[in-house]
Amino acid sequence: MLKKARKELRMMRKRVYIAGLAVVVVAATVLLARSTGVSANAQQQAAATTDVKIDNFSFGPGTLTVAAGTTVTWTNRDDIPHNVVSADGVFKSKVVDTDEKFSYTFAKPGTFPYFCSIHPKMTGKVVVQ
Ligand SMILES: [Cu+2]
Repeated sequence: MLKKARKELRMMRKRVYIAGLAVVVVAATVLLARSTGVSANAQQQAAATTDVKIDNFSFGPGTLTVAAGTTVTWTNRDDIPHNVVSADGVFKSKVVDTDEKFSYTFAKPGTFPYFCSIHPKMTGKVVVQ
């Protein structure tokens, strides 16, 4: 009776040990995958980000040419709010206040005209190759 109980206890310990080992292996795999994923992502962003400055009621550069997959970031350096609205409804920012940013990633090639709907005379264009 006692012997059987001891044997069960030993088997239980073994099971707990295996379960613990599995948790460690899974955690290590997740951490490794996450760290390599983040660094690859950061490198890609650093290589493929382009900025448009909004200042004095204009977008600069007015026409920006980028490769497909590029993230374009508009930064409002003007002292009044603007927004960035695609003429074809592809993207639309909220109101971008002074020193705020709006980003959009252009996945596919094409020409993307945009404007500020608060001041519709403000226009720009992103050409994606
Ligand atoms: Cu504006």
